[in-house]
Parts: sequence; C-alpha cells; structure tokens
Amino acid sequence: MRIDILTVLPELLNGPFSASILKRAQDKGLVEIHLHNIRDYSTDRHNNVDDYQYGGGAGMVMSVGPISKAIDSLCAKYRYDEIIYMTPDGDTLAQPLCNQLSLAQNLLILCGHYKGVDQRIRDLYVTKEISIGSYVLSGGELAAAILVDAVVRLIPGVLNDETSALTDSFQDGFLAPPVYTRPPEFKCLKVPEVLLSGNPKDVAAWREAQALERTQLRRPDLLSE
Ligand code: 6GU
Repeated sequence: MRIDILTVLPELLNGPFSASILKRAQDKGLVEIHLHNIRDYSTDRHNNVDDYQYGGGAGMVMSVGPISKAIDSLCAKYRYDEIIYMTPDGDTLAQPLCNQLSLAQNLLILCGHYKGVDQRIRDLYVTKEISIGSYVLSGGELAAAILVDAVVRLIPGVLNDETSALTDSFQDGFLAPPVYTRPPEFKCLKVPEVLLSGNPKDVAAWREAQALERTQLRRPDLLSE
C-alpha cells in the first residue's frame, strides 16, 4: 500500500510513523508513507496556504490553490482508491472502515487546519470524510496518524502471530477479555484459576464469557448493532 498525506505540519507526523509497528511495516516494504507539505505548492510570495473566509467570521480557511495543485500532481502519478479528508464533521472512524481501507492500493489523506479547507476542495476531490470522535483537534494530523495506524496494522504480514489483529477488541464485535501474566498472585489478587488450568477449551469459554460481560457492561451499543 502507498499512503500520501497532505499537511501543513509534516513534522507532527514523522514521529508516529518512525517507531514500532508502523516503522516495521515500512521497513518490510508492506507500506510506503509519503508526507507532502502543502506549503510547497503555494505560489504566494509568502508561501501562504490560507485566507480570510468569505462572509466574515473568525478563523482562516485553507485555500483551493495549493491543495488542488498538490492533489492534481499526485493524481497524475497514482490512482487513489480513496481521497480522504480528516475533519471533525466526517463519519466517525470504526473498525469496519479500517478493514475496508486496509485492502486499498493507494490512499491520499488530506489534513485540515484552521477553519478547514474551502468547501470546493471537498466537492471536487474528496471521496471520504473521516472524524476520529466527537471532540475538536487543532488539526487533522493526529487524527490521520490514528487512521494510518489502525489501517496499516491490518495489512497482511504487518502483524506477527503474537500481535494478531483477529483477537482485537471490536474485530469480532466484542471488547477483548481481561489478560494476565506472571506472577500468579499480586497484592492479594489472583490470576483466574481457569487460565492456569491448561485446558484450552475452558480457557476459550472463559474468554468468550468475559468478552461478552465486558461488552454488555461497557459498550452495550456494540451488541445492539
Ligand atoms: Cl479528523 N480533525 C480535527 N481537526 N478534529 C477532529 C477530528 C479530525 N476528528 C475528531 N476531531
């Protein structure tokens, strides 16, 4: 998979992509992540990428010029499965969309800033608008990092058996059950007997029951979908 990210703050995204699973996925050649600074596409004397909004009001709007130039030049080279705009008014990200995006060949992600991008960029280019939750971030970059992490870890070969995505919370519609490691007792709290029993059938049944109970308690909405 190839992921291109358009941003005014590439330095905010370098960190998350250069450690752990995202780094390993790139090292293994399973994903290429390319950051592009929208400012590099500005024709303005001061490399401006934003302007006052028509109709007045506080806050700047990202202009059509630099963003459309950036998207056009990338689209001339790659065929994107989706052109994604990160925005608090988009569809809330959830596992099914991550699963779907993990099958893509090329993704283009646009990070908004200030009051967001001129509506015409959304009308002309964007095929998916994604939010990561009901709160406002200073820009789309951190949200893009979360989207990329959630998608890339699903690409076959990225995770090893140990970190398998199949047992994740949400993947089967349930939250994950509690987990334990050594020691068998800590501050009077014991590891549940069944996990020490060595009986895989009992362990599986216990985990299933715990996952169901946890989901009923914490996320009943997942069970009614
Ligand atoms: Cl994608 N962007 C911004 N700026 N804020 C958000 C968001 C995105 N998702 C939730 N809040």
